Amino acid sequence: MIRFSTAGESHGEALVALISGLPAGVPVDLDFVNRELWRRQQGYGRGGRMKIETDKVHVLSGVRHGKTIGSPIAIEIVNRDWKNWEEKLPVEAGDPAKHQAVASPRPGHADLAGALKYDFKDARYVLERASARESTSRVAAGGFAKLMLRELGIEVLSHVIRVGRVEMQRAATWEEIATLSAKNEVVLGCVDAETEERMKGEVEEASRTGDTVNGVFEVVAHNVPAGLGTYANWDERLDGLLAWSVMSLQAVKAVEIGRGVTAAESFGSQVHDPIHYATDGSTKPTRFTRPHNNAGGIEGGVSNGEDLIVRGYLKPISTLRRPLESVRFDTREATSASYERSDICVVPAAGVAAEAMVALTVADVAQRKFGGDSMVEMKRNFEGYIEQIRRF
Ligand code: EPS
Repeated sequence: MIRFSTAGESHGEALVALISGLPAGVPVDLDFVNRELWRRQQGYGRGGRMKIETDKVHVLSGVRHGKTIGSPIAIEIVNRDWKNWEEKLPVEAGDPAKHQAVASPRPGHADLAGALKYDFKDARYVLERASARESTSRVAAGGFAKLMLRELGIEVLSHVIRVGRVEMQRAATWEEIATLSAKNEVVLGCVDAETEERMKGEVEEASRTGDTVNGVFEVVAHNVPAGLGTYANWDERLDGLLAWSVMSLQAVKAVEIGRGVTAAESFGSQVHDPIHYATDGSTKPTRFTRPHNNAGGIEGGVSNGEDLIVRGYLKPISTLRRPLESVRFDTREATSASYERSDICVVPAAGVAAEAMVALTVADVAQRKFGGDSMVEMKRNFEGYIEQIRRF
């Protein structure tokens, strides 16, 4: 079982993650993990914080001589902004006069619910942990999961299919998504230049009016073999596991597998992917083919050999420069919601964070199926199974 947990405050000293269950012998390419962190920081409409941070992973344990050793991997990502917060957010009592209160909760953020729950008299501590900065730790952890999956030939990437009112009108190919992800400049993460330009217009409008705007990202897991997850038990269904993991990301309010949403308004004949059989001597593990992939690569909670397609629907960021109505925590007077600084649009970055969650989930179900304490053992089991379904 691959498990991970994260800790860290947005303006604390560092963000950390602990990952366990990865087999020994996974080659660890830290430049790759750092590039994932860089990708999460990009996008048109990110705020001032991203100019302060250059997120880099620091490995404390579980990796030696460039490979995992099967022990828990502990990692840290330093917050460069900490130097501006050391006195405002000290570990020890410090000077209460320097405390920077978040005096009025932001509608849509965890501020009010968190303050009520933990009995905080302002929302500072809520913001510190509820912030999407936490997704940095997930992206680093997901980078390790991707390194394991790479050994099995599985890749996970994302792209943006909607920002505000602008939607991509066609499907993207895997090659387009891979080319986009290799670029050293990220605008809004859309494979179609003309659509991306119109998406930029949505962000510019939000920027002009002191508002925020988000949209929909699509994560694609490529080369996933048939047979991951199971219908046998409700809590092992792959669609359920993916929905949970992506839904747990900040600002994600709905998750769709394949064409899940429009399937609900269509006839069965328009939705289900017919089954064909390739007679052309294809070398793929299974020669059962589909003319399209509306199921998003999952039927009955089990991967069917097509690409996994998971979409995340993001609410707009709840910190608005033109704040919404709120109430002061101390006096209960009507006022505007607190504003320090914020992003205007984060869809491409959220897509990268969702890639990490999908990679961790797929790595976990792969580890459950193929087992193995070392990569050699896991690969042997994996290849044996691939041969089995090839001969099916
Ligand atoms: C984020 C860092 C944060 C916010 C954002 C995500 O930095 P700061 O609060 O210092 O500006 O930009 O967090 C939120 C959207 C939020 O509501 O808290 C990051 O690293 O992604």
